[in-house]
Amino acid sequence: MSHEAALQATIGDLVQSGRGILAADESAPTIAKRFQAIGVESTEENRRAYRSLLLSAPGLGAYISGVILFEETLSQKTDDGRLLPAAAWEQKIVPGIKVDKGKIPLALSPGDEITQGLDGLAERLAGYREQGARFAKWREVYTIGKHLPSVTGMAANAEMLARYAAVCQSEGFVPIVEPEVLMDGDHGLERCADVTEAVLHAVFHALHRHRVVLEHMLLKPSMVVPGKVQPKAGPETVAAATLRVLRRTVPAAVPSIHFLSGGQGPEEATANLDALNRSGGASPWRLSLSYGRALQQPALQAWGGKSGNVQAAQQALLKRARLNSLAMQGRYTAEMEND
Ligand code: 5MM
Repeated sequence: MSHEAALQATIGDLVQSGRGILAADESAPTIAKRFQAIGVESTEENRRAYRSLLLSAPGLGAYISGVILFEETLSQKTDDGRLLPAAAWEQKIVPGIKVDKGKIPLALSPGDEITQGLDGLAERLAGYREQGARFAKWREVYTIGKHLPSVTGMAANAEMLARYAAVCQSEGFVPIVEPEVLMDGDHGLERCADVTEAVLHAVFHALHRHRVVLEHMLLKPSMVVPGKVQPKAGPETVAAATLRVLRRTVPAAVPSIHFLSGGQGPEEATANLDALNRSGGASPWRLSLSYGRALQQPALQAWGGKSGNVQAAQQALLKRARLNSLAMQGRYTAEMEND
């Protein structure tokens, strides 16, 4: 299959009504933090057991079309000996891979950060393809401060995302482009909107410069919300502010937008996605999800590191996936949480 045909096939498998992308690509420090919160040690076996229960949850494929994995997971197996990427694909869940290598301070630009991992990326992708991965993810992170992110920071981060996306497409991998504007801070919703708009403008300029084919990529942005220490905005307000920014910045050629949850609670993230779809139904792109915490948190709690809790954890994951599937169609109500 040509790279172009592979890209089109992957987009077709990922972008589907009522199905989102599960982010299960926590790096070693992040998964250790998640496990610590439930009193579980982050050993290779515990990570395998946990990610195995997620990917083999019966029926997950009805709501989830893709899963982003961490490198280690590509070669791990389910309890009954199936490779995890193959187990995902048995449910028509496309395996993807996080390819960035984490962030460092951006030199001479205090407060800005930049993500590493471009060196040798094409070669790494060739290996990941052998292991079953068909799409990739790269995250750049933006902190909101009085003078942050700086113009330099936004330009540098956009350049990284675009160069990553170009390498991915040249290797037949659909790139998920993730510019995350953090919720941390005491800024208001308007400031988040201004920053997100500037960030996305810079990103799409850079994607254009690097000849990235917009039809063969996915965007994973944060929603427009007030800073963490401010009172929360309601779903309709979040949806209106987010859609306004997206309409100003994201070309119609992008097939689908997969929001991250960024620290929103599971029910909050579902309600916000629902409001986005209720008011943004006429948008040129699908409005979907690629949640990590907001999909996994209840499952992680229910599991608690005990094999006897696997079914309860899978039920918790399925519940969130099902409710988010309804939210992707603008058909979720808060009462459904008690069903
Ligand atoms: C699942 O977490 C991903 C990896 O994060 P680290 O590299 O920091 O370990 C992260 O990129 C995630 O995909 C996004 O932040 C979305 O997850 P949330 O939890 O914000 O929905």
